[in-house]
Amino acid sequence: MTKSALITGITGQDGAYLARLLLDKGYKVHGLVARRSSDSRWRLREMGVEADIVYLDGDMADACSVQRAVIQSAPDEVYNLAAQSFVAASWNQPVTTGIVDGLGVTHLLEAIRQFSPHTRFYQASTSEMFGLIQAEQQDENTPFYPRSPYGVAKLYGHWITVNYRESFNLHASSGILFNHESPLRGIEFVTRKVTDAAARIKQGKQQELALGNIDAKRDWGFAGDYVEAMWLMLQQDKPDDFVVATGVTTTVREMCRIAFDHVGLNYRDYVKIDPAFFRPAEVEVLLGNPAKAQRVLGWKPKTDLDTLIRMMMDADMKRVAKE
Ligand code: NAP
Ligand code: F7E
Repeated sequence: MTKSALITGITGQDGAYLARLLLDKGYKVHGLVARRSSDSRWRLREMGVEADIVYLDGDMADACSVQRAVIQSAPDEVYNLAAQSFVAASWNQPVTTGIVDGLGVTHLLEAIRQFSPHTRFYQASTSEMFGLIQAEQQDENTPFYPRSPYGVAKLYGHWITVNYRESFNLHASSGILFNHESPLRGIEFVTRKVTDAAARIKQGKQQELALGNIDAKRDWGFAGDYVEAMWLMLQQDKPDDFVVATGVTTTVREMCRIAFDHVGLNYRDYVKIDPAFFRPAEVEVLLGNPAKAQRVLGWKPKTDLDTLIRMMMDADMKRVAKE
């Protein structure tokens, strides 16, 4: 029998990769899409899936629309990827971030509890919940210490998922995913900002690149690998929480070197430090331990940082050349 899935945040980076994965597995894929005044489906077109999705109008802040989407899609699996996901913006829109990334999760869990309790639920939790890290390498047992309104809102989303699992016996799992990137990453995130700028500088369309704290370290993986882990979590007999990471951490500075090197440039000649891109509170370093995901889900990252950045550079070089 064809399985039905509902993806919130389907127009985002992970939504596009997950939609492709589920369609390839034969699912009927529904996407909750918030009304926007400009086109938000470009990633779905890039993935070649735009015409294969059933679109449902709704917003995570609007409980009625979330409830209607659950009833209309009659999902076997719900993947809650919708969020205001840019950490830096969360200090400027702390309340919206709290409603969408935090309370919005309750809207969805409550709709599942009332109308579709057999549905399996995935929550997009984040390494930002570790924030000011309490262990050198973070795993499912590491205490949380979020450092931004985004991290705080996501922590609420995480705990309400655990709570609904324990209170109502829902099959609700939480993936604590470390940073994952791709050519479909939003341009405001540092990896895409760097690969886009390196491509422009190489092609004479930009002179320099202004960045913030380039000594920050992140555990970066490939979004295409990470959506497989999401799917695997919902195929388990028992719901649970899993860290998804590569187990390698790298500075933003080194990531710049890899990107600029790839097009034969030295990043030191172009990168300028601009205090405007520093954050009110920084997450200096993140490093995940994916051992449980490997042991229980049989999941391992397939793409290293060098390969990932080269993939992003190649895509940006082509895109910038066409502009
Ligand atoms: P993204 O590219 O920013 O996509 C976010 C999605 O949420 C978009 O489809 C966006 O719609 C939608 N959205 C925003 N506000 C909404 C609202 N009020 N109602 C309904 N939809 C709304 O994020 P991503 O990188 O794919 O990440 C997917 C999820 O994983 C997010 O929850 C993120 O916080 C979490 N996460 C990401 C990472 C990472 O490194 N990428 C790591 C850990 C966790 P529009 O296109 O219309 O804006
Ligand atoms: O920043 C530093 C910045 O914005 C990474 C989201 O997907 O991953 C993402 O959050 C680091 C930070 O991602 C610039 O200060 C320096 O230390 O690419 P980012 P993020 O904040 O780690 C987590 C796991 C999520 O859940 C989030 O949704 O890079 N940095 N200079 C800069 N960052 C940006 N954006 N721009 C700069 O100019």
